[in-house]
Amino acid sequence: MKKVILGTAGHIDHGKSSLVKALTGIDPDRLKEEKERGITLDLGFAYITYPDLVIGIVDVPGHERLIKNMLAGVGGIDMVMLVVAADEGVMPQTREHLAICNLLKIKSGLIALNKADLVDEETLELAKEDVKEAVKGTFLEYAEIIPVSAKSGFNIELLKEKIRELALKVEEKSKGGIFRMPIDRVFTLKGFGTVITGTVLSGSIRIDSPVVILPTGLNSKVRGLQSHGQTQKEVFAGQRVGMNLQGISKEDLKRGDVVTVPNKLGLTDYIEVKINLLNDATSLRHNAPVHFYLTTSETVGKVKLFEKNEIMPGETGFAHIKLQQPIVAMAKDRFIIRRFSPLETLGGGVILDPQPPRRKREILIEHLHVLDSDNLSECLEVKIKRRGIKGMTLYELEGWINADLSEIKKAIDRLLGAGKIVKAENHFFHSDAFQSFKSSVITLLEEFYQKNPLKEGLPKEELGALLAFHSKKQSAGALRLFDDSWKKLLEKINEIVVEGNVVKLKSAKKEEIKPEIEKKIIQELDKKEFQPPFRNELATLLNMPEEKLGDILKILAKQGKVVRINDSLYLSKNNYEKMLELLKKFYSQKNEMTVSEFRTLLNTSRKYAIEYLEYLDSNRITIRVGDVRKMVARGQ
Ligand SMILES: Nc1nc2c(ncn2[C@@H]2O[C@H](COP(=O)(O)OP(=O)(O)OP(=O)(O)O)[C@@H](O)[C@H]2O)c(=O)[nH]1
Ligand SMILES: [Mg+2]
Repeated sequence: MKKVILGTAGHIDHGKSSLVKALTGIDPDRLKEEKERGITLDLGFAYITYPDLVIGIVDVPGHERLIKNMLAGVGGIDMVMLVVAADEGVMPQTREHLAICNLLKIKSGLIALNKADLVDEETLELAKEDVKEAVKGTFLEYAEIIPVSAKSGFNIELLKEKIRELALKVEEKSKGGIFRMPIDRVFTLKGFGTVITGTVLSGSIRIDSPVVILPTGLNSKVRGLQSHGQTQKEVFAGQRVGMNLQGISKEDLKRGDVVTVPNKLGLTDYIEVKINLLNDATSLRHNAPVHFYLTTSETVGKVKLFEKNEIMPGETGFAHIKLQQPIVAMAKDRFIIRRFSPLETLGGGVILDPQPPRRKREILIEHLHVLDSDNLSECLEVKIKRRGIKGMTLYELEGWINADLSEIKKAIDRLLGAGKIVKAENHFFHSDAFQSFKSSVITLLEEFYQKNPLKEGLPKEELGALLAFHSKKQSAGALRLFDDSWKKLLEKINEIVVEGNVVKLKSAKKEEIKPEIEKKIIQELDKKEFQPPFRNELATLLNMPEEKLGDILKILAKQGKVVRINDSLYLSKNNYEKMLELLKKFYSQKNEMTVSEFRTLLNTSRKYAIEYLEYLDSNRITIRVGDVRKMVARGQ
């Protein structure tokens, strides 16, 4: 069954509540004070059920000082019934409510020209003309104007039928989105405990489901559900709902809080928006404080305009708003702003990005225009692009934009298919970010191999440090390394391989040691037996940079062609074996050996002898006991 929410709108005393009662039999003025004073103070609720349709009704107060309450109600409605008293015609709050609905992009509505019983034909016609003039250029420009009387019942059945026709045409809220219900009332009910009411903006929820209240973060469980006076097992977007919450007291909840499922939606106090100023508002300056209204919540914010210092009446502008209190906001949510003082409705707008980049240079006007468009794929593409190589998961995207999850998935598939984004593990990255990452990685690796031609590759952490340094030099900042997600992207680069922790460039031709150089090194090391040239001397002899020689010696040592005594001293394999033979022979005759005896044995200098002994000790071939060395027994 289709579920639609209708809201009333219009000037005080024009008969909004009376019409709701005439249509539904339910008096929306539920407070004692409302009944006594004959005016609506806070939101009232009712419903109409048709065989194929349920319409939840939110009745708002018309008093100019109660706009705040009106705003809490209007945030969740799909269509509006603008009520104008035929004897008074269009009045200030007729215009203000109309303007607010227009800014919130309410999809459709109709106009009830009430109190027809009080006027003659001619006055009724005049009132009609007055209304037509007022709705020009708004979403109600072509809406039906139906003369009615809540008092006499004139045309009430017709009105009811017209509401049905319109409701059947209106686009339903997204049942496939994340469950989100802003609270508009909190009370306790004997025998039940804490009950909240609200309009479900998206998704659905079942009894016994875990929920979280934001911004407080309190966890709870759905103990009971009601909609339009009936107990429900599950409720959906587009329904007015009463929810009984487990283990939470009334004091912990308030209007403006949002009930949602755990871990899906986040909080933000810094949003990127497009603001629309009303024609008859005063201008809005950079840094101006405003009252900010989103669904049932209200907070104060400071407007940071882009590109200009002031938005003029009737104009639009992009801005950031820094909010005093965190809110639950998604891209595409619509809001209203009012002047801080004196209180006056300034305009409203749409949230483009609830988690925008903070650096000015990362904000491109063309991106803002895309985020303002209705093209879901392009909006997601821009958002993913803005995340650079931090990337974004599907889970995060679902919580970012107010859209059906299946639509988001389809849009992502389209972007993947078109090569606009790439997927690595569960993260999506924009292909521009990927390309620039890829070319940085390749450049850095090429530079690395140039300096270290004999090395296998670069450890990931070192690559990360180089990338961070490299991206600082680039003004685009596309390569900011927020966390480890960039590592996921490495595997998407065909030109490289990651082996364990080492990143290698496939095309890097690892330099082979030239045979004649190898031969020469071994010859030089061999020549003077146990007094071979030290590394620096050898480098001079071979006319080769010492560092490069160092790399070659390490490789030759790994291949077993030379033996590394320490970083600056190598022995040829031949001579090393000769040394071991000599030692064996020595120890077959004696138990202990002094440094001097060793020096004589090898026919070398004391300097060399000590370096060899240190090597032999640390390799547990010999063991030092006081001033002498013993041979380590090898299990014989
Ligand atoms: N004669 C006549 N009186 C009406 C009609 N509809 C409402 N009234 C009277 O107008 C007064 C205001 O009606 P409400 O329904 O409270 O008006 P409202 O628009 O809800 O007012 P607020 O909620 O305070 O903005 C009441 O005294 C109603 O009895 C009508 O069709 N004809
Ligand atoms: Mg009322």
